[in-house]
Amino acid sequence: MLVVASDRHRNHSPLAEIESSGLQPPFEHPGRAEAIRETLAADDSFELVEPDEWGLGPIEAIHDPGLVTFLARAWDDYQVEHPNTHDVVPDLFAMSGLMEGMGDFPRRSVIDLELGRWCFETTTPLTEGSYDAARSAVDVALTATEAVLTGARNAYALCRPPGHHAPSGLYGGYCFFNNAAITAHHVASTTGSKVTVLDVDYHHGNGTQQIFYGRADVQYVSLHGDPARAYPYITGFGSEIGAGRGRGANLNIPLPVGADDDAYLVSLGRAADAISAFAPSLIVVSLGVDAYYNDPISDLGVTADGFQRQGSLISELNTPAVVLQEGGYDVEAIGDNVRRWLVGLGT
Ligand code: Q9C
Ligand code: ZN
Repeated sequence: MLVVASDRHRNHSPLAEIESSGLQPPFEHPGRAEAIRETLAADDSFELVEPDEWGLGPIEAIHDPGLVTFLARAWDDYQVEHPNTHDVVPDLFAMSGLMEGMGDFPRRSVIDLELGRWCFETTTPLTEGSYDAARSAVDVALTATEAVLTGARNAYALCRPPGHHAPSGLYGGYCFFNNAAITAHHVASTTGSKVTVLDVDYHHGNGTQQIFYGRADVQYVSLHGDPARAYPYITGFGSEIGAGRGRGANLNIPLPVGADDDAYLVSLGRAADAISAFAPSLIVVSLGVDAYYNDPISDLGVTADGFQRQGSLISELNTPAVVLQEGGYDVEAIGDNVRRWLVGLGT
């Protein structure tokens, strides 16, 4: 199987994250991608290549160009007001309630205000090279996708930073650009065919759901910890089925605490039936391995064997698939968990 990976992910390297009201070492760090790359490089069923450059077009087809411009400049702009800041994090959130009944937010070039305008939470610091890393993750995803569009049965994109929490006009949840959404839209719009995003990360991909909620040509199917207890709390409920032309093209399957391999596979079977009925030309898999029983920020019970069974179940759909890395925070196990999922899919 072709694996696309770039060293540029290392340029996103936060010192800390502010989570549960505490400052702590970041769960989302370069060592994650390094561990995956090492594991795949040691197995000759995988061939590692560098990405091509795809430019801003596919990104701006999904994200507000204002977000893109902001991310390109924000770290530098912040240094002017606050010199020598390694991790840039908002300390004001420009929430709609502040302007309730008074019209739109003023668009002013005050960096502290702009940060709070584009970022929705505190666990996603912007470092000097975060924008470069986020750009490289999109290039990685599109390069792997190109291989599938030109005949490969499947391919793996070692995306870092991840993407599925980023809606069209915000960043957060360790995500800057929504790699999966950019990829799915790129394929749907260039081939005129239907695409499914299957999201097996532990967390609901609120960003991907938001981007495609009104669209009939891109299906979003997600299994995740029930948002009644799990981040991002706001979205991921089974009642969210899409709107307008997109009604029926969004499927959320929330999972209970401790869901094990068998329970997960039953739900993934439901997801597979929905994908089969939609009949996409391509499946974009948002592969987080944070459903792992030993993941430090999650509460499901999936084992390495379970990940392989997941890949294998999806291979039975007989549909080309491009697999994009999202989360997974047990660095000891992340490489092998990803490898097992891909082995199940078929290398
Ligand atoms: N107290 C991904 O797996 N922190 N993102 C949650 C809950 C953010 C996870 C804090 C978790 C984001 C791609
Ligand atoms: Zn996750």
